Amino acid sequence: MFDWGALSGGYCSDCTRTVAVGEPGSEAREVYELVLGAQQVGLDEVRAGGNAKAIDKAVRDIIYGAGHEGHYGHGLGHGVGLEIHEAPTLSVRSDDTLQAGTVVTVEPGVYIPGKLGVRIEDLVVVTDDGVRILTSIPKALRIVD
Ligand SMILES: [Mn+2]
Repeated sequence: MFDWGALSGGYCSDCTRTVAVGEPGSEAREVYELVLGAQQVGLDEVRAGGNAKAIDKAVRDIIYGAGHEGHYGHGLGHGVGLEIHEAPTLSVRSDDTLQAGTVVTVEPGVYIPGKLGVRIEDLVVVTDDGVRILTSIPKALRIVD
């Protein structure tokens, strides 16, 4: 799992990709596809006026519904700007409403202790009708030797 970013003109970026080292096996492949699908739902749900808690829940329900309650112990995302973690927060405890022009992450994950972890994170600009995705790195599962 690679979670990294850059600083440009005082502004931060944030991105996570997960690769498999060697053949991942069926369980890891399933978890990867689960997280990828859940992340897409998160991207589909984010828009100006969106309720951050409800967006987190839409994604969380998919992951928990697949039997991974207890394997996703962080929020869906956070604002990124002059600081790497800033408002708004997309989480179960958030009272935030998303505003157009805000830059946030969408980064669900599943972590099975002692076995595997997958997180996929994109950085997006909230727009009136959805998002503009700033992260261009492909998300299909990549297997390295
Ligand atoms: Mn992040």
